[in-house]
Amino acid sequence: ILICLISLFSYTLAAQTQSRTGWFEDARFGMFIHWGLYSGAEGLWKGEKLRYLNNYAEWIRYRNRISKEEYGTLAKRFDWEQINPEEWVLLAKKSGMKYIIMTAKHHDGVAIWDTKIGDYSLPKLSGTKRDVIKEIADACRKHNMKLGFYYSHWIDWAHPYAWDHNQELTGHVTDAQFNTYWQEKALPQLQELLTQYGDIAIMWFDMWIPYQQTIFKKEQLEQAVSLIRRLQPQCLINSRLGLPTDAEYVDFETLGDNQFGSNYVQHPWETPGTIAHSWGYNGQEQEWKSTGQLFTSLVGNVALNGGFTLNIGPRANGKVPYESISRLNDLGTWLTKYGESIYGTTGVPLRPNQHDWGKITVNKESNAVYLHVFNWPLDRVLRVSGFTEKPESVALLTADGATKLRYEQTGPIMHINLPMNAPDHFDAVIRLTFKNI
Ligand code: FUL
Repeated sequence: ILICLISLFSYTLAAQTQSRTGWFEDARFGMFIHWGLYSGAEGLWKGEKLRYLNNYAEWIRYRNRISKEEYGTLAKRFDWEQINPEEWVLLAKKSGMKYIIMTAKHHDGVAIWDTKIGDYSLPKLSGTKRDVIKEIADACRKHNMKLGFYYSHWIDWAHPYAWDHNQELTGHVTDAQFNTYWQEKALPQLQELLTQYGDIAIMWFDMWIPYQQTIFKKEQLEQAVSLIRRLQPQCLINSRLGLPTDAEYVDFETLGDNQFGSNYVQHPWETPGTIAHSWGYNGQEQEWKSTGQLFTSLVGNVALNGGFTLNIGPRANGKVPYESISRLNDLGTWLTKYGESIYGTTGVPLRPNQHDWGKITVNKESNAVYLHVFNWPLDRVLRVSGFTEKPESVALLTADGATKLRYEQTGPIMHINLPMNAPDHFDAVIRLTFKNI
């Protein structure tokens, strides 16, 4: 009986882990929202631009050496009449995104919600009764959107005992002091986030080096994990908690900022990416990615079994920059038509990057292979290699359905005849269906 019980237990564990990440692996595309006190600064402090090379606007307090008190005055710039988190959820929905990760507390240590832990929260500093975290959670429920929280567990510039990785702002911190921060602020705040807002799909932590290179002890990270597992058993935890991806607690891997995959990887993973350079709103922004680039990033990752969490940085009045909206609209319009080639798909493990015209995604359940053609061949013949069997059908997906295409297959090389014009100039999709893949 004991043996039965043990195997039943391990079976349930395995099944649980699998069902926990299943939705995430199907979702493929989500929205990151960086919004906090820093959004009020818009990348400028007393007329001075962000200092240093890594000019992320959400780092302004650190980069420009702003005192805690002065930084707190940014709360006055929030226009509560206009702020409407439901707009963000609707934008995510329209853009074909399946989940949202909202910054609950970024490195500045300022809680966006009305935390009971201290006074340094956006509601307290700006004297509002509004709780944007609650509002976004309600809107997500209403619009059937999964919600996750970004929580900066390691860096917290508002707490004297959190670890300042460059030791520039708060100076040296002892292990015991750090533990005070951890027990008195981080864990209780996590508890608030996990108990006050309904189902939380993801806890997204942010440590970009292994915990051994920081002040963290493994037991401390495990305390966070057991809190999450106890309060929200279905909640996913990302690898930036600081534990290796194969650690039993890590549900999915988060690559570096804007770092895209290069190989097919079996375990669930994602890239957090920006449309601009900065995550938080930066009025001085110089760099906007093209829509084409964003398509390559999304499809490129899915073709390697990964996902893409794309960021918006709304302003202090809640409005999302036009540059972001226009690109998201393009992605959303495309996904409405061709989403079957993204959601629930994966890639081909063997030589996934071999074709110069684009990428390949696969839906194992429907036995469909999708050819994403970014570069429409001038001679109107698409050369595809690597198939040992003949497809049952080859069709070009269009806005109103699918058009059959003629093809020839010699050995593993398939030659597909294309019409003159691609039905989509970002990514034209050809669907091959097989009896079995
Ligand atoms: C980084 C942070 O330092 C950035 O500010 C941003 O939040 C990005 C997603 O992760 O590590």
